[in-house]
Amino acid sequence: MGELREPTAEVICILGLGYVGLPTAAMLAVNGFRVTGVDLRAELVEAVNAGEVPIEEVGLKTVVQAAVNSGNLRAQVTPAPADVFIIAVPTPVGEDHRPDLSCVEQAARSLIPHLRPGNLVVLESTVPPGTTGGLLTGILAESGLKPGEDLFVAHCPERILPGNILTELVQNDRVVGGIDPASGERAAAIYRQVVEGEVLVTSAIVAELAKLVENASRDVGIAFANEIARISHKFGANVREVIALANRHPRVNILSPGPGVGGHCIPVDPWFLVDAAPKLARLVRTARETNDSQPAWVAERVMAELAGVADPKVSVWGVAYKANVDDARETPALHVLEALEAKGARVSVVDFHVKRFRWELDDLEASVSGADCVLLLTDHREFSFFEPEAIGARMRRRLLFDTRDALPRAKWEQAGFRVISL
Ligand code: SAJ
Repeated sequence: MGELREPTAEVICILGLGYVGLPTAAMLAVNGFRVTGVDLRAELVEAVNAGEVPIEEVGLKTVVQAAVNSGNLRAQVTPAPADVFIIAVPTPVGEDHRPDLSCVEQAARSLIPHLRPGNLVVLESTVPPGTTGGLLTGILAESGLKPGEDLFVAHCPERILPGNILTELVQNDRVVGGIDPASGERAAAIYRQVVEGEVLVTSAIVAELAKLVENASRDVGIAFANEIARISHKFGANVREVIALANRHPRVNILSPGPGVGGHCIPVDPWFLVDAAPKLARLVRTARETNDSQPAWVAERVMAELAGVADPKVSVWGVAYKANVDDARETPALHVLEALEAKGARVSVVDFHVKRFRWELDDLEASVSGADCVLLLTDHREFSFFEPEAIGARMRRRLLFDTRDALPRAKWEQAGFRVISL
C-alpha cells in the first residue's frame, strides 16, 4: 500500500463488505478512488463507518480506518450511482453441492436503477462457468442498457489468501475476463491502479474457469496428501517424512495432509466444476469426497487410540479452518467433533481466535483437565508455546494427536506424552 493518493475521477460502488469486498473497498479508497461500500447488514455498515472491522486480518483495520478518515470510503446498505460497480458477494453451495447464486442475482438486480451508459460492472465472486456472460449480463440487460454496447461487464476473480489478504490483494497477478475485449481492458485499467502484480486480460469464460481450476487444483493436491497419509499409516510410516523425502525430487511438490479442508473456497468451488461438467470432473469430485471424509478418519484414529478407556475425554485444540485466522466456516473440526461425540467421547474445545462456534469454547485449563487426549486440529501459533508438563499434569492420560505436526514432538515426549501424527 502506498500513501494516500489524490482522488481520481472514477467513483466505485462495491457490493458485499465481507472477506473480499471490505479489503478491496478500503484498498481502492486509499488509492484515491471514491468508494461506496454496500452491505445488507446494517450493523456491519455502521461498524465500517466507525473504522471497525469484523474479522481478524493483519493490517485491515488500519487500512479501513485510513480509507474512512480520508473521506474516500463510505458504507451504506443500498447501492449508489457510480462509474464502476464491483460485486463481491458469497456464492456458497447448498446441501446438494449445487451452486447458490442468489446473492449474485440479488446484488445485480439492486444495481439496475443505478446503471448508466458507460458503466463497468465487475463480478469478483467465484461463479460457475458461463455466469458472467449468462446470468449476470441477463439481469443487467433488464435495465434497458445493452451489455457489450452500453455497459462494460467483466469477471475478475478474487485470489486473496485469508491471513495475508492485504499483501495478496496488491501483489498477486489478477485475471480479468471481459464479455468482450473492451470490457476486459476497461476493468484491467481499474485494477492496474492498485495491483502491483500483472493484470492479465482474457475472456469471461476463461477467467471463470481459471479461478475454479486454481482452487480445484489445491483441493486435488491436498486430497492426494491426505490419501498418502492413510496409505502411510497402513504401513506404519510417518506421512510427513514420506512427503518430505518425495519432495526432495526436483519435480515433486506434494502439499500437506491435515484433518480435512475448510474455509469458504476450497471445499466449495470445486463443486461448481462438478456441477457444470459431472461426467468430466471425476478427479475433482473424488478429491472433494476424499477431503470431506478426512475428519471421520481422524476421529476413528483418535477412538482407536482410546479403545477401552471408560468415558473418554478429548481436548480439541483449534477449530478455525486453518492457522491464525478466526474463521471457522466449513471447518473440518466441526465434523471431527461430531464424529467423536457420535463415537461416545466427551469433547472440550479451545480456540483463541474463533469467537463464535457451534460448540461451546472452553478455556485451556478446563479443556485439558481430566482429558485422555489432546487433539490438535488447527496449528494456531499460541499452541506451540504451551508447556507440555503443565498440560500433562492436569490430564488423565498423556496422549497428543498432532494432526498438523505443529508442536515440538521431542519436548512433548520428554514430558511423558505419547505423540501420534497423521
Ligand atoms: N490445507 C491442507 N493442506 C495444505 C494446504 C491447506 O490441509 O497443504 C487446508 C487448510 O488447513 C484449510 C484448507 O486446506 O483447511 C484451505 O486453506 P488454504 O490456505 O489452502 O486456502 P484458503 O481457503 O484460505 O484460500 C484459498 C486460496 N486459493 C489457493 O491457494 C489456490 C486463495 O488464494 C483464494 O483466494 C481463496 O481460496 C478463495 O477465496 O478462493
